[in-house]
Amino acid sequence: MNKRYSMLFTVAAIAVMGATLFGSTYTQTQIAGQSLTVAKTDSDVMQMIHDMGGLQLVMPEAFAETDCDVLENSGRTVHDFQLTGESVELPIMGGKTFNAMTFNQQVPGPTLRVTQGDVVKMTLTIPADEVTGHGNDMHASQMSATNFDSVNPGETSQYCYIAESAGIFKYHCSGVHLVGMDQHVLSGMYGIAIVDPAKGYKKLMVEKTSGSGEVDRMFYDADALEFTLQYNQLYLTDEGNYDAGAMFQHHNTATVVNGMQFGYVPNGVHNALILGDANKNIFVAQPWNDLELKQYQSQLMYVELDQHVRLFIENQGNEPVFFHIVGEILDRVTQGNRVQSAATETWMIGGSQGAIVDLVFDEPGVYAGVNHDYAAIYTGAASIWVAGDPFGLNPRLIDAGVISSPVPSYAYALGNPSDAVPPMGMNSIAHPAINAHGLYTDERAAEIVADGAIPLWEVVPTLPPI
Ligand SMILES: [Cu+2]
Repeated sequence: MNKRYSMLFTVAAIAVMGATLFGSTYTQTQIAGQSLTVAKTDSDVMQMIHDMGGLQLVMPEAFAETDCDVLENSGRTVHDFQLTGESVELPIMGGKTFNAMTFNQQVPGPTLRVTQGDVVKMTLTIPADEVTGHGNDMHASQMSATNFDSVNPGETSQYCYIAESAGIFKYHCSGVHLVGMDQHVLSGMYGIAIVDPAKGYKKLMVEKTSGSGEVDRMFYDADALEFTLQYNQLYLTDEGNYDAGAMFQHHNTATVVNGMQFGYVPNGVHNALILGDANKNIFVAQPWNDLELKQYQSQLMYVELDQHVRLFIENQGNEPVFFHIVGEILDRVTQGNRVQSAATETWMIGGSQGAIVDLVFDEPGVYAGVNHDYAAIYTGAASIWVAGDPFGLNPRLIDAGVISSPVPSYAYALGNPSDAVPPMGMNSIAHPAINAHGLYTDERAAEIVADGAIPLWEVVPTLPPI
């Protein structure tokens, strides 16, 4: 068997095993909330808190200036970050929908990108007909929780802060008086802020051996082709409602990457391109296979060989992420703005923790990025990168008139998925093209197409047969 095909089939075999879990749910009876009482805990500690006047007094305003008038006139670059908190129905694998809570009708919410030292002006609006209030705690800020109480339906609230630390940071629905924050976050109200280091990213060094025992150091410019991956879980009843009982027992019904299970695996177009038959799956778990799924049709991520690739990874969920790429080594792992590891096989990212992974794909091929926890892989955490032209498609794409000359990655023909591509930063390489893909409402998908993302579901049918 062709080596490249065999890698695909290995991934497919993993998915077959996982398929036995598809559709199954772990609905549990909701467990009742329990209140802490002084009698049941250490009464001295409780008395101390009482004597101090309660927790509010030990959570004073943090150092960060939060007065928007002051910060907007501070001479720093100001980023206006506008969010709307809305409950909408969105699809899940298997043709059903679930009751999602979103920022801007998309899961994850929009990615904010700023430079260290910039001011973020966050405005959260809750429509009058929204069923509940929502808030937003941005981990890139260093403010007391008292600054981000929830916003009621029909109201707008705002805060400002200086993004003092570089790195990747979660934001999520939160509020001092918000009941059920877990439901809001695990139903989709999360996103990331990328804070680029003030002096930019560092060059990437990769060690290679020469064969005669010598080690050559290869250096790659700081500029990189970038992707974002956000891991989370869904805890749902059969009816698509949040299941708190399942959450308390860590019985997730799905593992999602950027909101979707298996959102970055081949679809029918790839089947046709590679095997000549749209209905002959090259990856068994192709739940988002059809062009009629529009923005939900799965897409692959394409990179060039010997290209510096930077991944912004955030664990939005309740389970650890053991980030691993089948067939690759993570050339560098950074957290905050500090290098944590180099040339490592897997990196563990805990809940509400991010990591920046830099790497170079050396050989043409198909690479699966996974959470190397088998339960997570089988329930959705397998995402595919294709490096170079491993299937030798360049001549056929040229014959069909899709491209005019050989291209270093299929992104030039099909684009990279919009929900995995962050806004451009100071060391970003522009993607050759971007297609509209993600857990967006139709309204949000239309906006993303209007911003330039290609609606492949409209374009592919107009292409000449290959
Ligand atoms: Cu909320």
